[in-house]
Amino acid sequence: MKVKMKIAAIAAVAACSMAAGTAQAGKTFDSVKSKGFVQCGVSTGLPGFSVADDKGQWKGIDVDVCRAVAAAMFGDASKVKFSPLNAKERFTALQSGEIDVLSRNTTWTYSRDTSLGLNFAGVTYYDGQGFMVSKKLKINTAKKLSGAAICIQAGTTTELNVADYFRSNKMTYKAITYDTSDETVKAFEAGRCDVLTSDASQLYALRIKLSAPDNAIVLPEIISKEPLGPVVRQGDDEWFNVVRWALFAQINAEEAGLTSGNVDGMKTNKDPNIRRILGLEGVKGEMIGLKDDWAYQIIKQVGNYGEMFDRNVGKGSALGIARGQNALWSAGGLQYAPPIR
Ligand SMILES: N[C@@H](CCC(=O)N[C@@H](CS)C(=O)NCC(=O)O)C(=O)O
Repeated sequence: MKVKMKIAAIAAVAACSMAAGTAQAGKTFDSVKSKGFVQCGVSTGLPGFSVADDKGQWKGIDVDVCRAVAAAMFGDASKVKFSPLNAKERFTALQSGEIDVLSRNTTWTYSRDTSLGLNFAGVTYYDGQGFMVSKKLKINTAKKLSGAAICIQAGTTTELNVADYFRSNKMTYKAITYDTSDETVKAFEAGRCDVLTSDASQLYALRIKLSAPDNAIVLPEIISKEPLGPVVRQGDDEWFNVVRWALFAQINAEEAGLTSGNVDGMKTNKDPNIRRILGLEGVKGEMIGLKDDWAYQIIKQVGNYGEMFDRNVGKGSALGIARGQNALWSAGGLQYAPPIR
């Protein structure tokens, strides 16, 4: 009887715990490891998301997502090279192997996730599409936009959402499409269109690019869901895991109160969750094919999700966007990551 109980107890433990294994590396994981850097596809220039300064240094939340992956892979967030891509080029660049990860304000949709041979690894920014108009138009709602000329960027979800919105509201419009955000902004500024439409985050970013930002206003309507996140090719689950868990580590770090400033001191903290995130007990780096301190390196070098948000697009940036939907789930937002355990 005693023996039977013991066997049952062992079986129960085995069923509830995981069989820890070592991650089997795939093609992209291996090639990134051996070349020693991450090739990261970003936008051609979008303040807060990915923009190169006059010294050629890339900055932004999409840039930091790639730096976090490099910190996890190599213990060095600087091991990234950036490829600027416009909306039309981005998926081909990933499919062809020109880049290892696409981190370029790209909306996760059904068709992109299923028919392009790609996988979205998570959501770095919950966005939605909005409209910016010249103050001269004297309108305060998108419902009054019938007949407007609209500047749009080609190859985006933006194009499709506008078509849907105008059709369902029985309004007409004239689309004027451009290939880059710079061209789109210039056209709007030159008065070639009455309206500029894009993801709302980008309206803030593009508005500050205008020579007279105060002459433009953003209308209150948000007409779509635009969950933006990093994308990888299908067929390398190990690489997918690294990109996905780099972001999850940042979200978990914020939830646990770990920041780039306090993470070293936290190494002596007794909280088991903190100790697991820092790779000090419980879970092992080899499960994801990395060193035990992979998440520590992200937090130390790039910061937690909140730090990354604030510095690039939030209260510490020129954009000053509120956390809103991008607050942690525990603060009323949508950012939620599965636990590190
Ligand atoms: N999130 C949307 C829109 C993305 C997009 O490309 N938006 C333009 C409008 S501002 C942009 O980021 N342009 C920057 C560039 O071309 O480098 C999508 O995934 O299709």
